[in-house]
Amino acid sequence: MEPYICSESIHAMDLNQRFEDYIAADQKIEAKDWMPDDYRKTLIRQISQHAHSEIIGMLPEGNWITRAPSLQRKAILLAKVQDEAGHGLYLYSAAETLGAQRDDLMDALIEGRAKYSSIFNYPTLTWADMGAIGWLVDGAAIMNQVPLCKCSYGPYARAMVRVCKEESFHQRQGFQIMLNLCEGTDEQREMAQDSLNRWWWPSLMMFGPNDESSTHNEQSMRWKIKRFSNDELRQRFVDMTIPQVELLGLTVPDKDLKWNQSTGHYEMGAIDWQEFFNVIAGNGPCNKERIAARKKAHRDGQWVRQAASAYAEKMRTKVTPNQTNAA
Ligand code: BYC
Repeated sequence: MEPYICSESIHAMDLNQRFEDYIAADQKIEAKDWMPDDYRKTLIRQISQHAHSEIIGMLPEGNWITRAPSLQRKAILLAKVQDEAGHGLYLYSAAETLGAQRDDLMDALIEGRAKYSSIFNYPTLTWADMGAIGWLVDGAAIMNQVPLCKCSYGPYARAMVRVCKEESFHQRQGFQIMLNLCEGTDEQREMAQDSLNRWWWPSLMMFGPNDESSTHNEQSMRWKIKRFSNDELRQRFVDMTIPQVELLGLTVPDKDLKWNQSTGHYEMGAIDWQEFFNVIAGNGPCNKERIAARKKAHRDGQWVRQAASAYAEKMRTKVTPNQTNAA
């Protein structure tokens, strides 16, 4: 295929056709390539929401670092939460390749204008929640993010490769916490079941609204930003997770869940979409607390940003010995 060149001599319609042909041929669009404005906007929206989710997602688990039941668990949880910070940083950088300014993205988050994943607006009440988050939330994230490694925008796709490797470790450590609890005392098993009861439905909501209510699905699938629809990924997640629930000896809080022999899939009960839309509108159990924590961190970190900028400016204007000699 011809290299994807951006030349001003090419007519706008030809540019658009070339872009569509590139996407159809499964080629990657890179930061400096021509792209339709809406493709750029859609990517900035999705990538920045994803970055915000990683950063806000540090809070529910960060809440348990000082209360982890052993030194080993503390070290693992600390590493996991640090990984999420790293994911946020790769993703903000990927959004910057599209012309977004990080300060604007951060302002949108702390002023409550930007979305982040609904799941992080639920509280972490017990240690078992560290297991359920790793197992279910990171499990759902992997299901959603592995296809993003093949997304049409190169910098996003490449960032996702490393993110997915780390998420895979997160998912396993979460499942191991659940397994240990389920092999423990009655009280520990009850704690694991209670946690599954509280995280099951919010985890299914992470995949986004049903396909018929999804505003961006069709276009994002056509541009190969999304490779599978919200409902397809949700179904894959349920099919993958139910055998794991059985292995743990737990049950999901869905009395309508049943195996359909003819389709080879589990059928799930109705999701409470009212709850989902309420949470993403800012009215979930912890939305206000999460934004307040993020605002405080931003305020407390101001001196670090100022010091880094002052240092960068000093380096920029510093006269080196060679420059002095040349003068
Ligand atoms: N929560 O048209 P739709 C992690 C919004 S973090 C909130 O289907 P789209 C982790 C959606 O934005 C992993 N909002 O949208 C971190 C849209 O609103 P706007 C986070 C949601 O984009 C720390 C409207 O609903 N993963 O793993 O085609 C610790 C209509 O939806 C949600 C990502 O961000 C939601 N759950 O599809 C542990 C993955 N769902 O923008 C773990 C990247 C939908 O029009 N993102 N909305 O105002 C995606 O794959 C897609 O953006 C989604 C939604 C599948 C999430």
